[in-house]
Amino acid sequence: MQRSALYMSAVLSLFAAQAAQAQAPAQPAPAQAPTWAVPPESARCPSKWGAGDEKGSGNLMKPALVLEAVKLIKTGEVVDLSHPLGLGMPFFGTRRFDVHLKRTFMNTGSNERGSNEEMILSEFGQVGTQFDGFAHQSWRNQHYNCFKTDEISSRGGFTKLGVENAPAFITRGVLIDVAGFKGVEMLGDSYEVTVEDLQGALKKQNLTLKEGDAVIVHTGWGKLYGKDNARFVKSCPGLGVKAAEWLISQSPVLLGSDNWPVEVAPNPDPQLSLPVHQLALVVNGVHLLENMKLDELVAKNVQEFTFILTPLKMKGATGSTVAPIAVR
Ligand code: UVW
Repeated sequence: MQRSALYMSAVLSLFAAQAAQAQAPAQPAPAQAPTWAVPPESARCPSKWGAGDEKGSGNLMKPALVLEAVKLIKTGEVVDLSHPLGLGMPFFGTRRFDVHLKRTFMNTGSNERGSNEEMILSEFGQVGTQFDGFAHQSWRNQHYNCFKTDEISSRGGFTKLGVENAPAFITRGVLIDVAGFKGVEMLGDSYEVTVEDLQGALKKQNLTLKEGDAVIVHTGWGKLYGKDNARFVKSCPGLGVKAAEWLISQSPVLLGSDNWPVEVAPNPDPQLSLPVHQLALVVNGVHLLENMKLDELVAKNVQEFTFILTPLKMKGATGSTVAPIAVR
């Protein structure tokens, strides 16, 4: 009796296991190799600017570049390329910008001078129109020029690669209007900008890139900034890896765009997380400029101009909120 009961229970368990297997979702196919990976250390370090360099593309900022750039000023018109900081701005993740007004005091004196100020609590490196420095991103424990995160990070900020190393930028700005080239006001929610898009737009605009340019890509995504922040940060059209590789091969001082990461997000390869951040900041030492306000430039059809930007000298910071301008 006991033996047949055991036998029956074994048979039933087998059926149950087979039934469960039949209902279980199919195992995912073996993962494909990712479409991009950070190159080995031997291919990245020392950087082309030399061992120990902390400036990366900032090294391109030389007086000759400034002199060439200011020749583009013909009318003196200044176009703002940044969004105001404050209420209504979109944030990536838990970043914030809180203003606490201090209507401080009425000073003594017959002239009755009143003073006001404010306390702002924020991640000044990474909110609003923002400039990314090289401490911002890493590959594992390594940053640009193979500085190691655990050797350069301190309680008071980064001891190397802080944004204070970035120069003032006065150079030729080139707007590559990809949205315009594609005949739309705004590219699709996760449209990957390709090399062909960039080259096609430049050809249409009758422009070529030069070493030291501030290269700015118009996707139209900025239309959502402050209007539909949830959609703005959920995804975005932007540079794909190949397009960014091509732009970096032209030796820009920085790559900017009117979206939050400059690159497409999410990346079409689901195995990759913001690879252009690593490609630019970690592998090549090229700065990124995010959340730019480009509507006025586009409306005025300005595609080549004097570009001016001075990041805040925040010692040891990963980036800087900035207010770049175009002058023409
Ligand atoms: C990230 O780290 C994603 O931030 P940002 O795009 O602001 O550089």
